[in-house]
Amino acid sequence: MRKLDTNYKNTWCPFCGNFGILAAFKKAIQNKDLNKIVAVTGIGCHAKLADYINLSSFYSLHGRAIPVAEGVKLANNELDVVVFTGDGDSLDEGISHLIHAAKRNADITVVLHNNRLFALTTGQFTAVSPEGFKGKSTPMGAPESPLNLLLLMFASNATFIARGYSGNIKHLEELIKRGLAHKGFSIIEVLTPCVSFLDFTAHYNEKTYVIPNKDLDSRESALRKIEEGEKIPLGIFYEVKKKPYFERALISKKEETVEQILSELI
Ligand SMILES: Cc1ncc(C[n+]2csc(CCOP(=O)(O)OP(=O)(O)O)c2C)c(N)n1
Ligand code: SF4
Repeated sequence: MRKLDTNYKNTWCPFCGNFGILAAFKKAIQNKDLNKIVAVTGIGCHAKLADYINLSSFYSLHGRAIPVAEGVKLANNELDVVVFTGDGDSLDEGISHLIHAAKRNADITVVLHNNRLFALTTGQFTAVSPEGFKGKSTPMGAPESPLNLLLLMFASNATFIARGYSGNIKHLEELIKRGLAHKGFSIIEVLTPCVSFLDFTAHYNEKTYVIPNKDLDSRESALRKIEEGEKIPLGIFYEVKKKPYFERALISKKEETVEQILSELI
């Protein structure tokens, strides 16, 4: 694990859920060929993960981590490309990228740090903030109800859909391993409390529970799990096999040069 450490000073707040995500990711990849893993981040508290792990990484623009990751994968499809993004990053600023990456089955793993607000900018509401949430941009309480991220991914034809919790590191480690092993697009929503602006730690500790890995290719079963309301299920909700985008995209044919590809197109 030590070889994955860096010398950066960690500036996450004590007890922030991001620590759990970093720990789970380090454990998930510790026995892999680290030269073949690239981490791409958005901008926000979640994105500092790139500073805290000794891997090839790319700090992208706010909301643009996913297209950058897709580009990395197309340029070298032997790499495992993992996106670390926030709910503000990929459900507000860059939501269309998330939908299209799922739809085209881009071969990337998206770890979405869902703390249900824009944290680095001190607590504005996002598409997944709870209704009534009082933050910097909604002092009277958010008047909108939250988006169901996993339902959106299901409707976008994502081929691997999972949810973890930063407070259950062992389970999250397994989810990340499975997401990395999946050929094609994998989305792992991680419930991660922002202890400074919207602390859901006690709620998640009480409500989350791990579901068994079964009926993973059943759309009916996936929908049931995704729409469950009372308790909060964690685990893999859906997984099916489908050819990943880079195998279908013209540019992935290694024998062709850019000039050859362009001459075929023109
Ligand atoms: C295009 C653009 N818009 C807004 C900002 C300002 N900004 C920086 S971080 C951030 C919040 C990030 O929130 P989220 O993606 O949810 O990540 P978190 O901080 O919660 O981990 C915002 C709005 C920016 N840097 N770039
Ligand atoms: S502001 Fe919230 S998300 Fe950011 S480091 Fe602090 S606890 Fe974590």
